[in-house]
Amino acid sequence: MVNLEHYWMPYTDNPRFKAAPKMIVGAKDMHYTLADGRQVLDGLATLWCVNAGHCRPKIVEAIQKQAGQLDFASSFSTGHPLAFAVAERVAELAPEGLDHVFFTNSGSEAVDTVMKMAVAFHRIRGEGARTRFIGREKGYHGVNIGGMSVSGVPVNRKAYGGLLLGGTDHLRHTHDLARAFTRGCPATGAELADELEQRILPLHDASNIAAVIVEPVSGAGGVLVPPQGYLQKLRDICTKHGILLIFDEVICGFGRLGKPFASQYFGVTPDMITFAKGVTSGSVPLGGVIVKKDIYETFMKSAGAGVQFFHGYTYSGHPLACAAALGTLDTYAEEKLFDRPIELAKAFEEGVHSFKGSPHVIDCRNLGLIGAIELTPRLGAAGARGFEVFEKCWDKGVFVRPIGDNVAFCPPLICEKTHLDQMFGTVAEVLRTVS
Ligand code: PXG
Ligand code: PLP
Repeated sequence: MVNLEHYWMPYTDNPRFKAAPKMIVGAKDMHYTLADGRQVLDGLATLWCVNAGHCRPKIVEAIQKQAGQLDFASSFSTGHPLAFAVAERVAELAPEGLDHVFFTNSGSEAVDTVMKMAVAFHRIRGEGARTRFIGREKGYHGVNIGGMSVSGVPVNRKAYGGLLLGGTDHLRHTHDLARAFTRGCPATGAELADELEQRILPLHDASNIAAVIVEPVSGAGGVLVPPQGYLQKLRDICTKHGILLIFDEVICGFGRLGKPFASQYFGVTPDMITFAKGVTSGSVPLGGVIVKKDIYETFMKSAGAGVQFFHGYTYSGHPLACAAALGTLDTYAEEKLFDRPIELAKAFEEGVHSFKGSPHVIDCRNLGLIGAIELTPRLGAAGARGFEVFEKCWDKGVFVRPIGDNVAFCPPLICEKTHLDQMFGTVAEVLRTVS
Protein backbone atom coordinates (compact mmCIF):
# COMPACT_ATOMS: atom_id res chain seq x y z
CA MET A 1 0.00 0.00 0.00
CA VAL A 2 1.26 3.48 -0.90
CA ASN A 3 2.08 5.85 1.96
CA LEU A 4 -0.16 8.85 1.29
CA GLU A 5 1.23 11.11 3.98
CA HIS A 6 4.13 12.97 2.43
CA TYR A 7 2.80 14.13 -0.90
CA TRP A 8 1.27 17.64 -0.79
CA MET A 9 -1.09 17.38 -3.74
CA PRO A 10 -1.66 20.39 -6.01
CA TYR A 11 -5.09 22.04 -6.29
CA THR A 12 -6.56 19.30 -4.11
CA ASP A 13 -8.48 18.89 -0.87
CA ASN A 14 -5.66 16.69 0.48
CA PRO A 15 -7.43 15.08 3.48
CA ARG A 16 -10.48 14.34 1.34
CA PHE A 17 -8.37 12.60 -1.30
CA LYS A 18 -6.36 10.69 1.29
CA ALA A 19 -9.54 9.47 2.99
CA ALA A 20 -10.75 7.90 -0.28
CA PRO A 21 -7.99 7.96 -2.91
CA LYS A 22 -8.90 8.04 -6.57
CA MET A 23 -5.67 6.28 -7.50
CA ILE A 24 -4.84 5.80 -11.19
CA VAL A 25 -2.24 3.17 -12.07
CA GLY A 26 -2.48 2.92 -15.84
CA ALA A 27 -4.07 4.43 -18.92
CA LYS A 28 -4.72 3.47 -22.53
CA ASP A 29 -6.50 5.46 -25.24
CA MET A 30 -9.76 6.76 -23.67
CA HIS A 31 -9.47 5.06 -20.28
CA TYR A 32 -7.70 5.04 -16.94
CA THR A 33 -7.10 1.85 -15.01
CA LEU A 34 -7.58 2.26 -11.26
CA ALA A 35 -5.71 0.46 -8.49
CA ASP A 36 -8.63 -1.95 -8.06
CA GLY A 37 -8.63 -2.72 -11.80
CA ARG A 38 -11.68 -0.64 -12.70
CA GLN A 39 -11.74 1.34 -15.98
CA VAL A 40 -12.68 5.03 -15.96
CA LEU A 41 -13.51 6.93 -19.15
CA ASP A 42 -11.42 10.11 -19.45
CA GLY A 43 -13.89 12.88 -20.28
CA LEU A 44 -11.45 15.76 -19.79
CA ALA A 45 -8.31 14.64 -21.65
CA THR A 46 -7.08 14.39 -18.03
CA LEU A 47 -6.54 18.12 -17.49
CA TRP A 48 -7.42 19.36 -21.00
CA CYS A 49 -4.16 17.89 -22.38
CA VAL A 50 -4.33 14.31 -23.60
CA ASN A 51 -5.69 15.16 -27.04
CA ALA A 52 -4.20 12.09 -28.75
CA GLY A 53 -5.44 9.71 -26.06
CA HIS A 54 -3.35 7.86 -23.49
CA CYS A 55 -0.13 5.90 -24.09
CA ARG A 56 -0.31 6.13 -27.87
CA PRO A 57 2.35 3.98 -29.57
CA LYS A 58 4.20 6.69 -31.54
CA ILE A 59 4.50 8.90 -28.48
CA VAL A 60 5.60 6.09 -26.17
CA GLU A 61 8.19 4.89 -28.69
CA ALA A 62 9.58 8.37 -29.27
CA ILE A 63 10.06 8.96 -25.54
CA GLN A 64 11.58 5.52 -24.93
CA LYS A 65 14.00 5.89 -27.81
CA GLN A 66 15.06 9.39 -26.82
CA ALA A 67 15.67 8.41 -23.18
CA GLY A 68 18.44 6.07 -24.33
CA GLN A 69 19.89 8.39 -26.97
CA LEU A 70 20.22 11.82 -25.36
CA ASP A 71 18.78 12.26 -21.88
CA PHE A 72 19.46 15.95 -21.59
CA ALA A 73 21.27 18.71 -23.37
CA SER A 74 20.79 22.34 -22.52
CA SER A 75 19.64 25.00 -24.97
CA PHE A 76 21.71 27.72 -23.29
CA SER A 77 24.36 28.32 -25.98
CA THR A 78 24.35 24.65 -26.99
CA GLY A 79 21.60 22.86 -28.84
CA HIS A 80 20.15 19.57 -29.97
CA PRO A 81 18.24 18.87 -33.20
CA LEU A 82 14.89 17.92 -31.68
CA ALA A 83 14.14 21.36 -30.26
CA PHE A 84 14.67 22.90 -33.69
CA ALA A 85 12.50 20.23 -35.28
CA VAL A 86 9.62 20.82 -32.85
CA ALA A 87 9.86 24.60 -33.29
CA GLU A 88 9.59 24.12 -37.06
CA ARG A 89 6.59 21.81 -36.74
CA VAL A 90 4.79 24.13 -34.33
CA ALA A 91 5.51 27.13 -36.59
CA GLU A 92 4.02 25.20 -39.54
CA LEU A 93 0.82 24.62 -37.58
CA ALA A 94 0.62 28.17 -36.22
CA PRO A 95 -1.32 30.98 -37.90
CA GLU A 96 0.35 32.69 -40.84
CA GLY A 97 3.03 35.09 -39.65
CA LEU A 98 3.62 33.50 -36.24
CA ASP A 99 6.74 31.52 -36.87
CA HIS A 100 9.23 31.65 -34.00
CA VAL A 101 8.90 29.42 -30.95
CA PHE A 102 10.34 29.75 -27.41
CA PHE A 103 10.05 26.69 -25.15
CA THR A 104 9.00 26.46 -21.51
CA ASN A 105 7.90 23.47 -19.43
CA SER A 106 4.33 24.48 -18.72
CA GLY A 107 1.54 26.87 -19.54
CA SER A 108 2.26 28.94 -16.44
CA GLU A 109 5.85 29.40 -17.53
CA ALA A 110 4.67 30.22 -21.06
CA VAL A 111 2.48 33.02 -19.70
CA ASP A 112 5.18 34.59 -17.53
CA THR A 113 7.54 34.27 -20.50
CA VAL A 114 5.17 36.01 -22.91
CA MET A 115 4.72 38.86 -20.41
CA LYS A 116 8.46 39.41 -20.15
CA MET A 117 8.77 39.24 -23.95
CA ALA A 118 6.04 41.84 -24.41
CA VAL A 119 7.60 44.33 -22.01
CA ALA A 120 11.11 43.82 -23.39
CA PHE A 121 9.83 44.10 -26.98
CA HIS A 122 8.26 47.49 -26.34
CA ARG A 123 11.35 48.68 -24.50
CA ILE A 124 13.64 47.77 -27.41
CA ARG A 125 11.41 49.85 -29.65
CA GLY A 126 11.67 52.86 -27.36
CA GLU A 127 8.25 52.35 -25.76
CA GLY A 128 9.50 51.38 -22.31
CA ALA A 129 6.40 52.83 -20.62
CA ARG A 130 4.34 49.95 -21.98
CA THR A 131 4.46 47.67 -18.93
CA ARG A 132 0.81 47.17 -18.01
CA PHE A 133 -1.26 44.09 -18.86
CA ILE A 134 -4.96 43.69 -19.38
CA GLY A 135 -6.46 40.29 -18.59
CA ARG A 136 -10.09 39.35 -18.12
CA GLU A 137 -12.36 38.31 -15.29
CA LYS A 138 -12.69 34.51 -15.08
CA GLY A 139 -9.50 34.19 -17.18
CA TYR A 140 -6.97 31.52 -16.18
CA HIS A 141 -3.35 32.01 -17.13
CA GLY A 142 -1.57 29.65 -14.77
CA VAL A 143 -0.22 30.09 -11.31
CA ASN A 144 3.07 31.96 -11.58
CA ILE A 145 3.18 35.58 -10.45
CA GLY A 146 2.57 37.18 -13.84
CA GLY A 147 -0.06 34.73 -14.97
CA MET A 148 -1.87 34.84 -11.64
CA SER A 149 -1.95 38.62 -11.85
CA VAL A 150 -3.62 38.74 -15.26
CA SER A 151 -5.95 35.88 -14.32
CA GLY A 152 -9.43 36.61 -13.11
CA VAL A 153 -10.52 33.60 -11.06
CA PRO A 154 -10.91 35.04 -7.54
CA VAL A 155 -10.02 31.89 -5.55
CA ASN A 156 -6.67 31.70 -7.31
CA ARG A 157 -5.80 35.26 -6.29
CA LYS A 158 -7.27 35.92 -2.90
CA ALA A 159 -4.53 34.44 -0.68
CA TYR A 160 -1.68 36.22 -2.43
CA GLY A 161 -2.26 39.94 -1.74
CA GLY A 162 0.89 41.90 -2.44
CA LEU A 163 2.33 39.21 -4.70
CA LEU A 164 -0.11 40.25 -7.42
CA LEU A 165 1.45 42.61 -9.95
CA GLY A 166 0.16 46.15 -9.62
CA GLY A 167 0.20 47.04 -13.29
CA THR A 168 -2.80 45.01 -14.35
CA ASP A 169 -6.45 45.57 -15.07
CA HIS A 170 -9.17 43.23 -16.24
CA LEU A 171 -11.87 43.29 -18.88
CA ARG A 172 -15.30 42.07 -17.87
CA HIS A 173 -15.90 38.40 -18.54
CA THR A 174 -18.34 37.43 -21.29
CA HIS A 175 -20.52 35.06 -19.28
CA ASP A 176 -24.16 36.09 -19.19
CA LEU A 177 -27.04 33.80 -18.23
CA ALA A 178 -29.27 35.97 -20.41
CA ARG A 179 -27.58 34.04 -23.24
CA ALA A 180 -27.90 30.66 -21.48
CA PHE A 181 -28.19 27.52 -23.61
CA THR A 182 -26.56 29.14 -26.65
CA ARG A 183 -25.10 26.58 -29.03
CA GLY A 184 -21.58 27.64 -30.03
CA CYS A 185 -20.74 31.35 -30.04
CA PRO A 186 -23.47 33.71 -28.82
CA ALA A 187 -24.75 36.09 -31.50
CA THR A 188 -24.77 39.00 -29.06
CA GLY A 189 -22.16 40.35 -26.68
CA ALA A 190 -19.35 41.48 -29.01
CA GLU A 191 -19.78 44.96 -27.55
CA LEU A 192 -18.22 43.70 -24.30
CA ALA A 193 -14.88 44.21 -26.06
CA ASP A 194 -15.60 47.94 -26.38
CA GLU A 195 -14.85 48.28 -22.68
CA LEU A 196 -11.19 48.06 -23.61
CA GLU A 197 -11.35 51.26 -25.60
CA GLN A 198 -14.08 52.99 -23.62
CA ARG A 199 -12.98 52.36 -20.01
CA ILE A 200 -9.56 50.77 -19.78
CA LEU A 201 -7.51 52.72 -22.30
CA PRO A 202 -8.68 56.14 -21.08
CA LEU A 203 -7.93 55.10 -17.47
CA HIS A 204 -4.40 53.80 -18.00
CA ASP A 205 -3.54 55.41 -21.33
CA ALA A 206 -2.74 53.10 -24.23
CA SER A 207 0.90 54.22 -24.18
CA ASN A 208 1.35 52.40 -20.84
CA ILE A 209 -0.17 49.10 -21.92
CA ALA A 210 2.04 46.27 -23.15
CA ALA A 211 -0.55 43.67 -24.03
CA VAL A 212 -4.03 42.26 -23.69
CA ILE A 213 -4.13 38.56 -22.83
CA VAL A 214 -7.20 36.37 -23.20
CA GLU A 215 -8.08 32.74 -23.73
CA PRO A 216 -10.03 32.50 -27.02
CA VAL A 217 -12.38 30.13 -25.16
CA SER A 218 -11.94 30.33 -21.37
CA GLY A 219 -11.35 26.88 -19.93
CA ALA A 220 -10.68 26.81 -16.21
CA GLY A 221 -13.01 29.78 -15.72
CA GLY A 222 -15.90 27.51 -16.64
CA VAL A 223 -15.76 27.03 -20.43
CA LEU A 224 -16.88 30.42 -21.68
CA VAL A 225 -17.39 30.72 -25.42
CA PRO A 226 -16.72 34.19 -26.89
CA PRO A 227 -19.55 36.14 -28.52
CA GLN A 228 -19.36 36.34 -32.31
CA GLY A 229 -17.08 39.20 -33.35
CA TYR A 230 -15.71 39.77 -29.83
CA LEU A 231 -12.16 38.58 -30.49
CA GLN A 232 -11.95 40.53 -33.77
CA LYS A 233 -12.94 43.67 -31.87
CA LEU A 234 -10.15 43.11 -29.37
CA ARG A 235 -7.77 42.62 -32.30
CA ASP A 236 -8.85 45.87 -33.95
CA ILE A 237 -8.56 47.92 -30.75
CA CYS A 238 -5.11 46.51 -29.94
CA THR A 239 -3.85 47.16 -33.47
CA LYS A 240 -5.16 50.72 -33.41
CA HIS A 241 -3.35 51.50 -30.14
CA GLY A 242 -0.06 49.62 -30.63
CA ILE A 243 -0.95 47.04 -27.95
CA LEU A 244 0.11 43.41 -28.38
CA LEU A 245 -2.69 40.84 -28.41
CA ILE A 246 -1.84 37.53 -26.74
CA PHE A 247 -4.03 34.46 -27.13
CA ASP A 248 -3.45 31.96 -24.35
CA GLU A 249 -4.10 28.74 -26.24
CA VAL A 250 -2.91 26.35 -23.55
CA ILE A 251 -6.28 24.56 -23.78
CA CYS A 252 -7.55 25.65 -27.22
CA GLY A 253 -4.32 24.79 -29.06
CA PHE A 254 -3.62 21.50 -30.81
CA GLY A 255 -6.97 20.73 -32.24
CA ARG A 256 -9.57 21.38 -29.57
CA LEU A 257 -11.74 23.47 -31.92
CA GLY A 258 -11.00 21.52 -35.10
CA LYS A 259 -8.05 23.66 -36.19
CA PRO A 260 -4.47 23.60 -34.92
CA PHE A 261 -5.14 26.80 -32.96
CA ALA A 262 -8.29 28.70 -31.99
CA SER A 263 -6.89 31.75 -33.79
CA GLN A 264 -7.44 29.91 -37.05
CA TYR A 265 -10.90 28.78 -36.02
CA PHE A 266 -11.94 32.36 -35.27
CA GLY A 267 -9.93 33.91 -38.12
CA VAL A 268 -8.31 36.33 -35.68
CA THR A 269 -4.51 36.49 -35.52
CA PRO A 270 -2.85 37.55 -32.27
CA ASP A 271 0.75 38.75 -32.02
CA MET A 272 1.77 36.00 -29.63
CA ILE A 273 0.36 32.61 -28.64
CA THR A 274 1.06 30.62 -25.49
CA PHE A 275 0.70 26.85 -25.67
CA ALA A 276 1.38 23.74 -23.52
CA LYS A 277 -0.69 20.63 -22.71
CA GLY A 278 -1.73 19.25 -26.13
CA VAL A 279 1.70 19.79 -27.71
CA THR A 280 2.81 16.50 -26.11
CA SER A 281 -0.69 15.20 -25.41
CA GLY A 282 0.26 15.51 -21.75
CA SER A 283 2.96 12.83 -21.97
CA VAL A 284 5.97 14.96 -20.96
CA PRO A 285 5.73 18.57 -19.74
CA LEU A 286 6.29 21.12 -22.52
CA GLY A 287 4.98 24.59 -23.20
CA GLY A 288 6.01 27.62 -25.14
CA VAL A 289 5.35 30.91 -26.84
CA ILE A 290 4.91 31.47 -30.59
CA VAL A 291 5.58 35.00 -31.84
CA LYS A 292 5.34 36.95 -35.04
CA LYS A 293 8.50 37.14 -37.13
CA ASP A 294 8.72 40.88 -36.55
CA ILE A 295 8.86 40.39 -32.76
CA TYR A 296 11.66 37.83 -33.04
CA GLU A 297 13.58 40.04 -35.46
CA THR A 298 13.21 43.10 -33.25
CA PHE A 299 14.95 41.15 -30.47
CA MET A 300 17.62 39.81 -32.82
CA LYS A 301 18.54 43.29 -34.01
CA SER A 302 18.55 44.73 -30.53
CA ALA A 303 21.70 43.78 -28.72
CA GLY A 304 24.43 43.58 -31.29
CA ALA A 305 26.50 40.61 -30.24
CA GLY A 306 25.14 39.17 -27.01
CA VAL A 307 22.08 37.60 -25.49
CA GLN A 308 18.90 39.10 -26.96
CA PHE A 309 16.44 37.88 -24.33
CA PHE A 310 17.63 37.35 -20.75
CA HIS A 311 15.21 34.56 -19.98
CA GLY A 312 15.03 30.77 -20.20
CA TYR A 313 14.42 27.67 -18.14
CA THR A 314 16.99 24.97 -17.44
CA TYR A 315 14.70 22.55 -19.21
CA SER A 316 13.53 24.80 -22.09
CA GLY A 317 13.40 22.44 -25.07
CA HIS A 318 14.17 19.31 -23.04
CA PRO A 319 15.00 16.39 -25.39
CA LEU A 320 12.43 14.02 -23.88
CA ALA A 321 9.70 16.63 -24.15
CA CYS A 322 10.71 17.40 -27.73
CA ALA A 323 10.69 13.71 -28.65
CA ALA A 324 7.25 13.41 -27.11
CA ALA A 325 6.08 16.44 -29.10
CA LEU A 326 7.30 14.97 -32.39
CA GLY A 327 5.55 11.68 -31.64
CA THR A 328 2.41 13.59 -30.73
CA LEU A 329 2.40 15.86 -33.78
CA ASP A 330 2.94 12.80 -36.00
CA THR A 331 -0.01 11.08 -34.33
CA TYR A 332 -2.25 14.13 -34.82
CA ALA A 333 -1.27 14.32 -38.50
CA GLU A 334 -1.47 10.60 -39.34
CA GLU A 335 -4.84 10.14 -37.65
CA LYS A 336 -6.17 13.55 -38.79
CA LEU A 337 -7.19 14.16 -35.19
CA PHE A 338 -7.73 17.90 -35.62
CA ASP A 339 -10.72 16.97 -37.82
CA ARG A 340 -12.39 15.04 -35.01
CA PRO A 341 -14.04 18.08 -33.38
CA ILE A 342 -15.67 18.85 -36.73
CA GLU A 343 -16.76 15.25 -37.30
CA LEU A 344 -18.12 14.97 -33.76
CA ALA A 345 -19.48 18.54 -33.57
CA LYS A 346 -23.13 17.64 -33.89
CA ALA A 347 -23.04 14.69 -31.49
CA PHE A 348 -21.05 16.65 -28.92
CA GLU A 349 -23.30 19.71 -29.13
CA GLU A 350 -26.44 17.57 -28.87
CA GLY A 351 -24.94 15.80 -25.87
CA VAL A 352 -24.06 19.01 -24.02
CA HIS A 353 -27.42 20.58 -24.75
CA SER A 354 -29.37 17.47 -23.85
CA PHE A 355 -29.05 18.70 -20.25
CA LYS A 356 -31.38 21.63 -20.87
CA GLY A 357 -34.24 20.94 -18.49
CA SER A 358 -32.26 18.49 -16.32
CA PRO A 359 -32.30 19.06 -12.54
CA HIS A 360 -30.18 22.06 -11.40
CA VAL A 361 -28.94 22.91 -14.93
CA ILE A 362 -28.95 26.65 -15.71
CA ASP A 363 -26.68 26.78 -18.76
CA CYS A 364 -25.07 24.53 -21.39
CA ARG A 365 -22.10 25.79 -23.45
CA ASN A 366 -20.05 24.18 -26.22
CA LEU A 367 -17.59 24.80 -29.03
CA GLY A 368 -15.50 22.23 -30.88
CA LEU A 369 -14.83 19.42 -28.40
CA ILE A 370 -15.03 21.56 -25.27
CA GLY A 371 -18.16 22.20 -23.28
CA ALA A 372 -19.74 22.57 -19.87
CA ILE A 373 -23.02 22.56 -18.05
CA GLU A 374 -23.62 25.00 -15.22
CA LEU A 375 -25.58 24.03 -12.13
CA THR A 376 -27.27 26.25 -9.56
CA PRO A 377 -25.04 26.45 -6.49
CA ARG A 378 -26.30 25.16 -3.16
CA LEU A 379 -27.12 27.94 -0.75
CA GLY A 380 -23.96 28.75 1.20
CA ALA A 381 -21.99 25.90 -0.42
CA ALA A 382 -20.81 27.05 -3.83
CA GLY A 383 -19.09 24.24 -5.71
CA ALA A 384 -20.47 21.42 -3.56
CA ARG A 385 -23.01 20.28 -6.13
CA GLY A 386 -20.43 20.30 -8.93
CA PHE A 387 -18.02 18.27 -6.82
CA GLU A 388 -20.70 15.76 -5.96
CA VAL A 389 -21.41 15.23 -9.66
CA PHE A 390 -17.69 14.65 -10.28
CA GLU A 391 -17.40 12.09 -7.47
CA LYS A 392 -20.58 10.21 -8.38
CA CYS A 393 -19.56 10.07 -12.06
CA TRP A 394 -16.12 8.77 -11.05
CA ASP A 395 -17.77 6.01 -9.04
CA LYS A 396 -19.75 5.11 -12.17
CA GLY A 397 -16.61 4.99 -14.33
CA VAL A 398 -16.59 8.43 -15.96
CA PHE A 399 -14.21 11.33 -15.29
CA VAL A 400 -15.57 14.84 -15.80
CA ARG A 401 -14.17 17.92 -14.08
CA PRO A 402 -16.02 20.17 -11.66
CA ILE A 403 -15.18 23.86 -11.99
CA GLY A 404 -17.16 25.31 -9.11
CA ASP A 405 -20.70 24.33 -10.07
CA ASN A 406 -19.84 23.82 -13.71
CA VAL A 407 -19.18 20.35 -15.02
CA ALA A 408 -16.67 20.44 -17.88
CA PHE A 409 -16.29 18.10 -20.86
CA CYS A 410 -13.11 18.00 -22.94
CA PRO A 411 -12.55 14.43 -24.18
CA PRO A 412 -9.47 13.25 -26.07
CA LEU A 413 -9.83 13.88 -29.81
CA ILE A 414 -9.76 10.13 -30.48
CA CYS A 415 -13.13 9.68 -28.76
CA GLU A 416 -16.02 8.02 -30.55
CA LYS A 417 -19.73 8.70 -30.34
CA THR A 418 -20.12 5.74 -27.96
CA HIS A 419 -17.74 7.42 -25.50
CA LEU A 420 -19.74 10.64 -25.70
CA ASP A 421 -22.94 8.68 -25.09
CA GLN A 422 -21.44 7.02 -22.03
CA MET A 423 -20.08 10.31 -20.67
CA PHE A 424 -23.27 12.32 -21.12
CA GLY A 425 -25.44 9.37 -20.11
CA THR A 426 -23.59 8.93 -16.83
CA VAL A 427 -23.79 12.64 -16.01
CA ALA A 428 -27.53 12.59 -16.76
CA GLU A 429 -28.02 9.60 -14.47
CA VAL A 430 -26.00 11.24 -11.70
CA LEU A 431 -27.86 14.56 -11.97
CA ARG A 432 -31.07 12.72 -11.12
CA THR A 433 -29.53 11.57 -7.83
CA VAL A 434 -27.89 14.83 -6.72
CA SER A 435 -29.81 16.85 -4.16
N1 PXG B 1 -3.18 29.11 -19.47
C1 PXG B 1 -4.33 28.46 -19.65
C2 PXG B 1 -5.36 28.99 -20.60
C3 PXG B 1 -4.56 27.23 -18.97
O1 PXG B 1 -5.71 26.56 -19.15
C4 PXG B 1 -2.38 27.46 -17.96
C5 PXG B 1 -2.22 28.65 -18.64
C6 PXG B 1 -1.28 26.99 -17.06
O2 PXG B 1 -0.69 25.83 -17.55
P1 PXG B 1 0.10 24.84 -16.55
O3 PXG B 1 0.71 23.87 -17.51
O4 PXG B 1 1.12 25.65 -15.84
O5 PXG B 1 -0.92 24.24 -15.62
C7 PXG B 1 -3.56 26.72 -18.11
C8 PXG B 1 -3.72 25.43 -17.37
C9 PXG B 1 -8.69 23.59 -14.19
C10 PXG B 1 -7.23 23.65 -14.55
O6 PXG B 1 -9.03 23.82 -13.04
C11 PXG B 1 -6.82 24.25 -15.73
C12 PXG B 1 -5.46 24.34 -16.01
C13 PXG B 1 -4.52 23.81 -15.14
C14 PXG B 1 -4.95 23.19 -13.98
C15 PXG B 1 -6.31 23.11 -13.68
O7 PXG B 1 -9.51 23.33 -15.03
N2 PXG B 1 -5.07 25.02 -17.14
N1 PLP C 1 16.85 28.19 -8.32
C1 PLP C 1 18.18 27.95 -8.43
C2 PLP C 1 19.04 27.98 -7.21
C3 PLP C 1 18.72 27.66 -9.71
O1 PLP C 1 20.04 27.43 -9.85
C4 PLP C 1 17.84 27.62 -10.84
C5 PLP C 1 18.37 27.28 -12.17
O2 PLP C 1 19.56 27.18 -12.40
C6 PLP C 1 16.49 27.89 -10.66
C7 PLP C 1 16.02 28.16 -9.39
C8 PLP C 1 15.54 27.89 -11.83
O3 PLP C 1 15.27 26.59 -12.26
P1 PLP C 1 14.67 26.30 -13.70
O4 PLP C 1 15.67 26.81 -14.70
O5 PLP C 1 14.51 24.79 -13.77
O6 PLP C 1 13.36 27.02 -13.80
